[in-house]
Amino acid sequence: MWRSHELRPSYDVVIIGAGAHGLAAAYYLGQQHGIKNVALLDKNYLGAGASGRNTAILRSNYRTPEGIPFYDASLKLYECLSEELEWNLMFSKRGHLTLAHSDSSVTGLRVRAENNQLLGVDSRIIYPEEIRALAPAMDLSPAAHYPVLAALYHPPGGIIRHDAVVWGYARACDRMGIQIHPFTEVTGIAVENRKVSGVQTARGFIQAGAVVNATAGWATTISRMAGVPLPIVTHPLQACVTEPLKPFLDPVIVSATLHVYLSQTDKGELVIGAEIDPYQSYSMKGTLPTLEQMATYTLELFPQLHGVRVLRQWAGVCDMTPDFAPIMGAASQVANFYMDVGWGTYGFKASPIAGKCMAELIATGRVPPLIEPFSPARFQNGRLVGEKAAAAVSH
Ligand code: PYC
Repeated sequence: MWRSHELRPSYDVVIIGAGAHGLAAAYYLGQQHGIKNVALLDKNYLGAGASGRNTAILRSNYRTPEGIPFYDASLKLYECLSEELEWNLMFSKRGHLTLAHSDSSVTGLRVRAENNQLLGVDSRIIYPEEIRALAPAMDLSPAAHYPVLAALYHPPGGIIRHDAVVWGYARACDRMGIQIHPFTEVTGIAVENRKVSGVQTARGFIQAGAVVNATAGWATTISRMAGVPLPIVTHPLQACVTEPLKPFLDPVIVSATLHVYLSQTDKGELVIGAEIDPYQSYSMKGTLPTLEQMATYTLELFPQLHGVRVLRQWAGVCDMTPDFAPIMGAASQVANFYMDVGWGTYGFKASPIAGKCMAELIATGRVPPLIEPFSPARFQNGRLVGEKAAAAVSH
C-alpha cells in the first residue's frame, strides 16, 4: 500500500498529520500541481487519529452560505473518489435525517433546508408519515418522551468506510513518490527570520519549504511550536459500535436534542456517536457515563434495541473553534506555515475539499475562494462563520 523510507534531508512540503486531511493535501499537491517532494509525518499509525475514529458520516446540509458550498464540494469529490483512487471506499448514499423534537427545532431546520436549496443542496423538511417510510423501525409515536415532529431530509448524505479513505489516499500518494512516515513524531518547528525552515522529528531534523499543520485535536500543540497561537480547545468525542444486526435502518439518523446519531453499516453493526465530552482533554478512551447516554438516547428512538450488545467504544479528539468553523490558510505570524485545523466534529466530511484547497494555496500562493471565509484573520476582523446550528453533535 505504501512504502517505508529513510527521511530525506529536505522536502518542498512537510505535512504534519497523516490523517485524511494531510493525505488529501499531499495527494492534490502531487496530482494537481506536480509537487511530489512531500513528506507526511505522523506520530502514530495512519488513521490513528480522527480519521479512523469518526462515525464516517458524509453530508453537506450545513447552515451558512460559507459552509454549504464548501461541504457540497467535498461531497462531490467523495462521490468520485473510489473511481479516482481505484479503491472501493464503500460510499453508501442512504440519506440523512436530522430530527426535530420541538417547534423551535422545526423552525431551525426549515431555515437550513431553505439555505441548502438556495445553494443547490438537496435538503427538505419532511413529516412523520414520510419519515416512517424511510425509517420504519424508529419510534414515531406521539407518546414518545421526545416525539419526532419533523426531520431535515438530505438524500445525498450517507456513510463511507473511513479507513479506506485513508488507505486509498495513502496508496495514491505513495504511487506518486510522496513519502509517508508513520511513527515519526514532530518535536519542534524551526523558525528563522519569521519563516518556518524545518521540522525536528524523533528521527532527525528535516528542512522544509512549507509546513502544514493537519493534526486535528493536536493542532494547538503543533502550532505553538511555530509560535502561532490558535483559538482552539480540544475535546474528546465518543462513539461506539454494536454487534451486527439484520439490516433494519437505512438512513443516517441524527438527533441533537437527544445528543445522539447513528447509522447501520453494511455489515449490520450500529455505529452510534455522542455529544462532545463537556471537558477539555486529549483522552481517546470511552467512559461509562457516555456509553450509558448513547444507549439511553438510542433506546428513546429504537426501544426494540434493548439487549443489543456493544462491541467497542472509543473517543477521538476534536479541535473546537469558537464559531464551529475551520481555520484554513497561511499563518500571519510566520511565513511558510499553513493551517488546516479547527475542524471540531466536522473534519472527516471535509477531507477531500480541504486537501484540494490547501494544495492550491500552497502551490499557487492564492487563497481558493471556497476557503477565504475560513481564514485565521476572521478572529481579528470579527467575521465569524456561525456553523454551530448545523452540528449533528450537540455541544
Ligand atoms: O456533523 O454529521 C456530523 C457529525 C457526526 C458526528 C460528528 N459530527
